[in-house]
Amino acid sequence: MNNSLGMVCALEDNNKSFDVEDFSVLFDDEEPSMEEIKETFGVFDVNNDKFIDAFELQRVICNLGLKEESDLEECKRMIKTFDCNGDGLIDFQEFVKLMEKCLC
Ligand SMILES: [Ca+2]
Ligand SMILES: [Ca+2]
Repeated sequence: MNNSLGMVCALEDNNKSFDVEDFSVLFDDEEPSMEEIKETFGVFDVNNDKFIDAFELQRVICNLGLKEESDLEECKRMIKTFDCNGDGLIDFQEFVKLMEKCLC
């Protein structure tokens, strides 16, 4: 059976709600260095404008197979949780906080 999305979005328990703790799978060790966080930020920031928006978050979640179909609204909610300055985007400083939270 073909994947109708044509993307690698394979995850068995697709009922599971995505949350920040899932980001910890991005790291091999428990305390990522600043370099690793920067690299990870680069993965999320698809268009390289130094901000992560809900579309980018959704795409990365899907590409990583963290969740089969991530809901854009859910991504927006996640961004809101860490969006300290309220611009609807995650900048690097906010991303660092997100990482700290999910690894603690
Ligand atoms: Ca971006
Ligand atoms: Ca922000």
